[in-house]
Amino acid sequence: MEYNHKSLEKKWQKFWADHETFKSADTHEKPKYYVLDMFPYPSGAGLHVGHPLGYIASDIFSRYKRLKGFNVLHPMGYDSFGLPAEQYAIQTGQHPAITTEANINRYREQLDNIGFSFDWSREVRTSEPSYYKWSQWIFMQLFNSWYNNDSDKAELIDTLISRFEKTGSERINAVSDDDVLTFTGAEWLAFDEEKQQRELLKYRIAYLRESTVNWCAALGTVLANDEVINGFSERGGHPVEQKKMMQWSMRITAYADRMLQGLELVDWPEPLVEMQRNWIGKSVGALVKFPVPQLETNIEVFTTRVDTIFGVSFVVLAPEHELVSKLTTADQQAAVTAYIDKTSKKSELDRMSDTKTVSGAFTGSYAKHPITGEDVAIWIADYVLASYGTGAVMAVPSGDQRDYLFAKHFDLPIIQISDSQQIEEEADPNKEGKYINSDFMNGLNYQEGVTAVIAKLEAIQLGKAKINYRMRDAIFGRQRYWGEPVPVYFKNGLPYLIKEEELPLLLPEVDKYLPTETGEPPLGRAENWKYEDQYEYELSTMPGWAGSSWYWFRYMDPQNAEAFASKEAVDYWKAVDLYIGGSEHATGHLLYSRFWNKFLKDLGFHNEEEPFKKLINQGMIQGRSNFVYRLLGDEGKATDTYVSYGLKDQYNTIPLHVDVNIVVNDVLNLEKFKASRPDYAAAEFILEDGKYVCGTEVEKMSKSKFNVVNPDDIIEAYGADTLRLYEMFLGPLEQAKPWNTNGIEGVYKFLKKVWRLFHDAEGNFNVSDVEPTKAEYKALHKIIKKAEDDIERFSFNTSVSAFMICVNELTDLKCNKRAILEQLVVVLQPYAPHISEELWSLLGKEAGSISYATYPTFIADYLVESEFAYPVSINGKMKMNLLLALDLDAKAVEEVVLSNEDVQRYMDGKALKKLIFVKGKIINIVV
Ligand code: ANZ
Repeated sequence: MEYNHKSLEKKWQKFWADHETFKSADTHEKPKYYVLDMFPYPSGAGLHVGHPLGYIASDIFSRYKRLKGFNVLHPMGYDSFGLPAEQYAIQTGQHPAITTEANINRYREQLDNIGFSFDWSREVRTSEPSYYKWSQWIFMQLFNSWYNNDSDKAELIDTLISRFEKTGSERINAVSDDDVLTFTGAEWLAFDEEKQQRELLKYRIAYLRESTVNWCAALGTVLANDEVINGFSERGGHPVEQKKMMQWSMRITAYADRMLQGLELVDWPEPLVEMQRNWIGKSVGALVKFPVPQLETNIEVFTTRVDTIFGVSFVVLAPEHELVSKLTTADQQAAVTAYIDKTSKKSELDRMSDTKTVSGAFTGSYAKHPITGEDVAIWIADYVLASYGTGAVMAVPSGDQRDYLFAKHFDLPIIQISDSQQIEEEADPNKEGKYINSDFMNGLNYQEGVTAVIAKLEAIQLGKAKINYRMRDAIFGRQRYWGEPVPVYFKNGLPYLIKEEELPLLLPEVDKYLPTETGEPPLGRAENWKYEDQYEYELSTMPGWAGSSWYWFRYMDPQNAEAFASKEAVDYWKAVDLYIGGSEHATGHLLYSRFWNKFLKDLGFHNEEEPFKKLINQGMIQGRSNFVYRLLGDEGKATDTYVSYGLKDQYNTIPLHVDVNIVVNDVLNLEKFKASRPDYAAAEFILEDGKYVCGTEVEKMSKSKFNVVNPDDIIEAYGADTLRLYEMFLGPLEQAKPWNTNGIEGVYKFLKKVWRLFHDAEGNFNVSDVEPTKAEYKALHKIIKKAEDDIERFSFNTSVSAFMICVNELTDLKCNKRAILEQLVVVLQPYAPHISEELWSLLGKEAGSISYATYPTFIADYLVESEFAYPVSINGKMKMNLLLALDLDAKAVEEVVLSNEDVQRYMDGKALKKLIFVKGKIINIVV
């Protein structure tokens, strides 16, 4: 029988499904290993060959771990709430649930074709009520909790209430809004229900507040910072503006420090860790107050260089700062108003990235320097952001580049503060040198300076050390339909949770998936949708990240109706051991998941500080586009003639993308081209060497570039095993690389060669029970070791080439020995599971069991060389090779060499003067 991938692969896929081969046990005497893929959003376009790259790698690893004796959890599911289905619904009226279901089915079919070892009995879909019930439940826990800085964890809100009742707000060290009230226990008890609830909202981890949001009018929703790229929505590229709205938010900032510390506990790629650090953006500095006596208030600034305080020559407020209107004097009013108007048109990002243009306006007022008491002018400028720190800075032109440019431009004083500073050309905030012009700091170095200033500011109560984070609380509400309803209703304008036993709060039906006429989110259209028939439900839904921020727990115990996962399940599976997914989730998903994980740990639902121990970002597979060159005739008009790549420079042509699926090895299939579009039917060609050669370019894989390759087509032609091996063969997993089918034949031939090792020339299965030779054992044990070492390093591409070398060696040795081949298929199985199962069963092994076979033990002895072919020279001239055992000593070697007939002939009867012998290298005879 020939290698027939089609029948063989279908057969084993059916077998695995029928036997639930990859169902993992809930608990087991075997050690556990949890391999997770970032689950896909099932889009309408289906999978292209880039998508499965990470899944193939994780599948190889999962299969390998099973061979190594682990109880492996390797699940798959769908992140199935989201914008595309909703937008499609808006266009077509089709319910997003229907589109989603159809897309999921298509994904499933494509995934099944690749022969993944997923435990499908654990599948999750975030848009299913049985799943989002628990997303809602987690939201309720967040609403019902506050963050206690003293215990450094989240606690139930009841503990806060009972402290309020006993001792009021005194000594509460919580993460909260800024405007919390001060009250005694008695006062708390005297507050009415509404006032109590309003106050508690300032502490809840899930809370409502008016915030400036990224509003995308085209999408009709608020977006998170990581969903906005350069002022445009990540999806669709629509403009995004700043707008104030009442919004559900999550106090993720409470976890900022633990999120930083947790990065020490995980094995993640360094660039990713760095991105998380930057996103969290911890800055160690100080808060300093600049008194404004005329208003009986202070301007508070955040600075990371409190040591430069004697260099302050003015302060700058963000144009949105609340004190601006009060500080602006009558004669400066016009200038200030005009400036504010001008900045309101700029996005925060533009403001941050423009470091060249200097602009601003003087308010006309002065503040007092906290230490010298001198007057410092108060300016507004858009380089100061309202949302960072306190929205105000102390400007040190001799220390900060922007302050320097500002001072130069508006002719403000520049005070040198250190003897090592260069301030002629540009500010240089170096920390070398000693302070000058600075009262009690003169002569101190940097560290001493910081300590001295902070001590001074604390003494006069005008400042203190402060840690600031760049990370903001996360906006949680979306004005969308296709998401989880928030389990909240409103009474007297205040939010209340529905009862736990009322979960899930089902997504109601609406007539259209658009905002209402009055601008309410789509849920405002639901008829008769009121809590207890009278109270308004929250009309926004949860963001895309809600469902994906805890899904790895659900796989542990997917059918549980009593809990998001049972205690036994989370205790057994613990954290994800290996997580593979794209680097586009470096900040969003991985921050939110870590946050919810820590929160659920704080409430005692599990014990893992970090959810994903090891993480790998697979590189993107880019498309490899093909081009044809259309001849332009008179006046640049397009003709029906197409010029081959090598000749195009002799003509006037324009390049056009051509569907890569009608091109083989960059040669265009002319008939298919003509048939592909009506306007190509009359195409004529100018060929080179009788062929039409296409141009190529590496670009993003996308429909519009006609370079999308569907894995189904590859599988149809070559089989899933070839696809799997080939995707790995393309290059290191983490690297971006273009999809290039040119080498796929080689991989396919390799599998045919594997097949032939087990079959004779007539195609009959034929293995021998004869004891293998040393060379055969050596070839086998080389691959046992190499494949294991590679896989442990996640270096899958190098294994594929090693397999090829091994099979070539065995082919050359004409090896069909059972003892060799049996082990070879086990090693190959993670990569090419279908052919391996088939050969395993031909070997007479129990069907299907190769997934649970044992990875062969490497025996080093087989690799040890016991003989060496010594080059033998006579008087420096190399004459011959002599095969000798490597353990012979010099004396024994001399004996053997001198008694060798050939050596005697070369010595030509002359007497031996000297024999030079270097073990494992050379023999030199001097006569
Ligand atoms: C005085 C100073 C002197 C500063 C000096 C820097 C150098 P990071 O590391 O980003 O936290 N700053 C504070 N709040 C700001 C805001 N809302 N918009 C724009 N800039 C702001 O940097 C903190 C530094 O950025 C602060 O320290 C402040 O300028 C500025 F030689 O204060 B510095």
